[in-house]
Amino acid sequence: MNIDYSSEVAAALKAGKPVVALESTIISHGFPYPKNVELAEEMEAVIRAQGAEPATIAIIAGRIKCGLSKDELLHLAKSSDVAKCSVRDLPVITATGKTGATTVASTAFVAAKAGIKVFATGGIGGVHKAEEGAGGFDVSADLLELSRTPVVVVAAGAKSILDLPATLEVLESYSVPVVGYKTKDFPAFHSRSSGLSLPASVDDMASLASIVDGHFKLGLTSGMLVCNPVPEEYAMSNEEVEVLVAAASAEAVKAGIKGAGLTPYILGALNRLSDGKTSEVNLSLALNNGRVAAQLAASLAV
Ligand code: PSU
Ligand code: MN
Repeated sequence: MNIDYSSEVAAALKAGKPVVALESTIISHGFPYPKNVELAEEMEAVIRAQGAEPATIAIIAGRIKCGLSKDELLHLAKSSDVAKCSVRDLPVITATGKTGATTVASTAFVAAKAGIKVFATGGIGGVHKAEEGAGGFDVSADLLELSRTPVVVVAAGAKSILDLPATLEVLESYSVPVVGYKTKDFPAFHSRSSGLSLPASVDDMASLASIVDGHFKLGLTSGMLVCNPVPEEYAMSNEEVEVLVAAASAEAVKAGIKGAGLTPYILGALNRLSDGKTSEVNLSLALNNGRVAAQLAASLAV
């Protein structure tokens, strides 16, 4: 696979320096402009502050990029002509010379090819709620990719717009280790706990690094999900999120939104209905994940 590396990422990989992959759908579809520029730049800064190199992944004019220039970041943040690009979209976007922002699935796919083991995001995609009127059957390709791509994703769990018990079940079926970092519960993105217990948890970085090292030494070909809850001071209560999510989901159903457009639509609605509060929470948890991912990358044996 042809990947265009930025000179910084190329140098870091060559020197064996810790590198953390970052997705770009969170920039193009996850936050409104100009909050998304702040997110992209601060994400890179927190990772550098830990002595690691950030590698934001995207498709720019048909080229797979690992490490973006400031102009490329700004383009993703501002343009309305950026496709949300999961793994199955890669051949179309690259062959047609289009620009696409990578999801968790496609970012992990490219990161693994680049030899990057650790990846920070906000929240992963999962199993959508399938009850009557909720948009119908929809399972994110993020889960399938985690089952077959050896990259460790640090996330604040998955959003309560999803069916969280079903999401955890699918991760179990797909043999993806799910480890809580300083939590025993599966975090629900805006709030610190979904009330669901995790199969494993650690309280310090050395223990986490040893599990990740063990995963790779076993030769497992799956990824791993590290669950890092939103910082206490930004966390929302489950009740507050529930009310917002119900209103945002009802809007999505009314507007007939389905498939790849659903998550971005609901994120936008939540931001609007909460007067920007959910985006502040999203920013804080993403930066917290960037910090932990950088510390993890620096703690790994290889
Ligand atoms: N969750 C968020 N913000 C996001 C996404 C998820 O809080 O921006 C994006 C990620 O890129 C994730 C994708 O990989 O949505 C999942 O989309 P889908 O459910 O269509 O696979
Ligand atoms: Mn989907």
